[in-house]
Amino acid sequence: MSRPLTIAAAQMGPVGRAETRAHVVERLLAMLRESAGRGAELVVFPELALTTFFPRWDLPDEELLTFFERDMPSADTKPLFDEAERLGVGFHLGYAELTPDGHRYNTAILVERDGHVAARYRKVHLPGHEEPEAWRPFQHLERKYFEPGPDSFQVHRAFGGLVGLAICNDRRWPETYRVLGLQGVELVCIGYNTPIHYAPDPAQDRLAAFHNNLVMAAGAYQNATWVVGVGKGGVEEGVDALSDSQIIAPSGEVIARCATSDDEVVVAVCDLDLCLAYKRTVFDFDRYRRPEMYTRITSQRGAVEPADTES
Ligand code: CDT
Repeated sequence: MSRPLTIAAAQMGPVGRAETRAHVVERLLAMLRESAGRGAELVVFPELALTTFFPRWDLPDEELLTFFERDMPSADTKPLFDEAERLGVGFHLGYAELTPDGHRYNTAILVERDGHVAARYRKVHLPGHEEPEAWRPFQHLERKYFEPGPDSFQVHRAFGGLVGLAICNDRRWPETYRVLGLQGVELVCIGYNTPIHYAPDPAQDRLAAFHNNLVMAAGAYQNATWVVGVGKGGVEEGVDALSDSQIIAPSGEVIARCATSDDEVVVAVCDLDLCLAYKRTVFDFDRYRRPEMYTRITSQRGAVEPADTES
């Protein structure tokens, strides 16, 4: 049996601070149309796709709020929904959400081919810092600007399979994939904005692309799922961000990968039934996992202090 789903990873190059939503949506529409022309049924756009990655600045409230969406779709984003529906293509889109009661989330939605919103996810793992830190060459103020999403990681029936969403820093945490994996996930869509320079430990800079693939490939393999990771890369407002968007099979193999740091589409046919090859064998969770062993030791001991290397 096979359940093929043709997926496009629609990577974005930089988005400028002054770039209008309307202009960004034009860029997204161009990639949506290209993807549809290449047979895609689902197009995955990055995290915070509609704006520049504004957490790099300490912003006054009036300017901060200009980067948030109060409605989805809005007048500016409706053309994307309309064109996707006309083409019969679904999409995944990340954006900053301001709710009617004033909550701010880093959000992603999954829109089905008929235009209905099949899933909405609000980022759980918020990286960076709560207050501006003058020593950094640029800020990472997600922890100031967003609340953690309250709804955890959930799978949704969409696109003929079980789909989960995660956002950027979530991809570094095994719990993200495992919580979805325990619900039988078959496809995880992940958007990211990853500065290559990591100020707290610049020794990690050269490993940015390695770690990006490492975590997503491990998450895919260990949970027998497809993973589509899509970045907004290139030099955006002076900050170099990771591109290297990729589509990863349940084997952990990358089957499509962007080659530029700009707007770029790569497409792959993803057979969702390939997940079963792993879910029914090496990662048959019901047969082989030992959850009682995992909770017993951690609830008894908690974290163990590292050995004193001085003695
Ligand atoms: N957007 C996002 O979550 N970026 C982080 C940057 C590193 S932590 C400051 C990431 O995990 O890629």
